[in-house]
Amino acid sequence: MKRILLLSLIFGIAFLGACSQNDNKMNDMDQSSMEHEMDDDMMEEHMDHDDEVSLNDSTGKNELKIPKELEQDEKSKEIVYTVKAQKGETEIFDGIQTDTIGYNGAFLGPMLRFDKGDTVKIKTINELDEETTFHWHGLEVAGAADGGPHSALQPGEEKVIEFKVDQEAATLWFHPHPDGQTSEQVYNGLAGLIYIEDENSKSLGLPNEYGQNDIPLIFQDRTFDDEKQLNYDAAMNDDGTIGDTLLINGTLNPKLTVKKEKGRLRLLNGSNARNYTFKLNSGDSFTQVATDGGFLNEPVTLEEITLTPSERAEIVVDFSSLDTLDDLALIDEEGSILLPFDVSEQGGKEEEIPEEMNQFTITEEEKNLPVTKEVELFGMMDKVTINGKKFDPERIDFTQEQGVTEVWEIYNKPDEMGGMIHPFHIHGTQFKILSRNGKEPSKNEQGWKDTISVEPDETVKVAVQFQHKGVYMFHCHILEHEDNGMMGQIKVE
Ligand SMILES: [Cu+2]
Repeated sequence: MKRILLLSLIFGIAFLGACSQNDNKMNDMDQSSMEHEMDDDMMEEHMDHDDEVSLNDSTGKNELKIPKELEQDEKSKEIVYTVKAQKGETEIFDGIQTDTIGYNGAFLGPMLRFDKGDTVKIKTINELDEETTFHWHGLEVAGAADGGPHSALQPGEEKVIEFKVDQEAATLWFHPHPDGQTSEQVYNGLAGLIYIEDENSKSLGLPNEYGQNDIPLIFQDRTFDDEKQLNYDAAMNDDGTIGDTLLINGTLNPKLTVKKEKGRLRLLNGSNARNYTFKLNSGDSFTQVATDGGFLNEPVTLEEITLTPSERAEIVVDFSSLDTLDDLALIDEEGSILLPFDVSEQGGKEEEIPEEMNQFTITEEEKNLPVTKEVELFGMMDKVTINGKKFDPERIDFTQEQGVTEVWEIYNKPDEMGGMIHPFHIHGTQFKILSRNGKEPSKNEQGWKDTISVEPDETVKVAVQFQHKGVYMFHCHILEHEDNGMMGQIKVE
């Protein structure tokens, strides 16, 4: 991992070889020579954390579960859904019930499909024993419908929200956002998918048979205790809770059976803190077609893609053209098998990925706008801050005018440890990356984004416009950092 290398490098220099590149154990080092403010316990924990916990290989024993598409309450002109947060039990391991929570079921949630132009009403119900909120990640809605920490529903409470879907086709998701409790609720199972469709998405000819060749993949790493329970308090790490057990769509040891055709994989990093670099074990390339908030203008060929928590990407894998179909699998940067593919002999559609998919533009005017919002991400563990401050629900950090584009400059200030990647998310908007450290972003980031990975010492400029009014959160999407106060508020007027 880059961070480990960076940390090792910093220690390597600081202690003149007292530690090697591969050895970052504190007890080998001369701690007395360290001049920094952090106490040793904190540092120890910080060092122990990170993606050092590898994921167990998927055995491929279980066919991947596909979330059900949520049906409307009634087939009427009005589009009304009910989304209920509830407790339950789930058989993740054979013959064992694990306590979980979910939306409209015991674990995770259904997929909500909206068409651009729909006016949607959602009756949200909290059947948990604690407060929660319903946040629509990536959806451009008024602050009052966004489900931030100000919109908590108490146990037993219901609330109907309404919004018009007025953004292009994309894969979004929903999850809770209660003040200080987001990480535990997501960890225990609250997360669901939103597909937005429009004329463009329906006419591009990309694979679109849900669950057949249009496959949602929610990646979440967990730690199960000896009783195969999700014990958040035991697993919790202030710097981001990670685990050794991967669930995809809540499936342990998943495999995906596909035809010999192009498959569209909608990747969602739904983990609390883990970053994933996705690759095929054959080394073959794949094609990215969409970012967080819409299609790329042109397909981008990649051999790997990294997603930080809450980022999405739609990729197309051509299962008809790969030479090495036996034992084909999606793996991560360490080679852990995430999702083995079972490629059947059955052929499927032979559609081409169109060369033009969207008309995403960054204008000269946008490029030349001055920076009017500065965001400095800093710290680790429970000492994380934005612009030196922790979240205060009573404090508005920024204001911005509805419909007016402003350039935000996000800087990840390194600490004595080198720092870590912070995935930075803004609610209620899809924005454009103008530059990373002054350079044009890579081709596959030239599209709508709502979350960006920011590396230590990196400066990212983004052009941000809000279509609606209200108070919105901006925060680090390492959920424990968010809960530890790495969050601010913007009021759009
Ligand atoms: Cu963070």
